Amino acid sequence: MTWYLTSEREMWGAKIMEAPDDLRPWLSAFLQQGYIVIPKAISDDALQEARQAYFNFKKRIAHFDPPSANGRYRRIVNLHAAIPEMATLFTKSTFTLRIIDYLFGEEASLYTSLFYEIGSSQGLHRDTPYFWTNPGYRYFGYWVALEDVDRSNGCLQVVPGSHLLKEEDLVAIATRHYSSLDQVPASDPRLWDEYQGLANTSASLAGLSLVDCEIGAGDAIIWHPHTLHGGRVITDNDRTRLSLVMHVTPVNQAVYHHQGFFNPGAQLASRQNKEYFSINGRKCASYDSISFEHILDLPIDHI
Ligand SMILES: O=C(O)CCC(=O)C(=O)O
Repeated sequence: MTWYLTSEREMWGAKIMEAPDDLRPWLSAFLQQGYIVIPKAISDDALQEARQAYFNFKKRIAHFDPPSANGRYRRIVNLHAAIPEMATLFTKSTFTLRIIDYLFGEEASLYTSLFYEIGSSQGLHRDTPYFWTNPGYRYFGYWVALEDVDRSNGCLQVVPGSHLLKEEDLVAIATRHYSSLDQVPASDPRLWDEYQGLANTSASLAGLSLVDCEIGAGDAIIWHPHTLHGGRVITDNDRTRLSLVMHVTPVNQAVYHHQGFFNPGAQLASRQNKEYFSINGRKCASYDSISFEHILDLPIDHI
């Protein structure tokens, strides 16, 4: 049951009351704001091991000459599948995972990840056009700072309250470009841009404004699938912003891209058998390769 959506709002109070005492204030804040920051979610030891494993990995892959900004990698897709210390970060905060499990009403798993050595400088957006599920919105963003982040190294930004906004007219967006919704492909930058533009306009018209998430190493953020978020533009290019974004879904949740999101009537399987590896009793999706900026793919057995 996807009870954390605005359309199910009358259920929120009861679900919060039923929750374990220690989760209640966090669930309440999450439902009001569309995100929460969990201070010191990850221990210093686990962070140190992940950072060390990352720098060792960098040495091993340097000869592949991946696309970089002055030798720093902005966006590495699914690094958790190549570096166990990175996947371990998903499993380490049992408190955070209890919150996510409670929201889903079932066990959360790590679906995909993005590792950032420097900030993303990415505009405000929602991820749902690439993380669509049946029923919808069964995905959360789980973001971990591996070092202190603030405005100058491009912290995460969120728009509190944007998760409460009505969904945009997805059919109108799609039919501007496709005569049949069944023709919508997995990805189309025109649909993405139009959707994000409309979502940003709706947030401005609602008087919502963004918040810079200046947080410390080991702090974690969870955002609601309908929350607008992005990366602040970096102002100090000498600084890194070591951070891991995890996209979390229930175990074996089937995930669709634009072809599901922009086609509300599509018949979509809800579940799909996936390959996982387990760390600390938690499931993390397996992949054969990682990708630098979606430009260079490296098979994991070559690393
Ligand atoms: O970490 C960031 O700067 C932004 C990450 C993000 O927007 C995402 O993963 O969707």
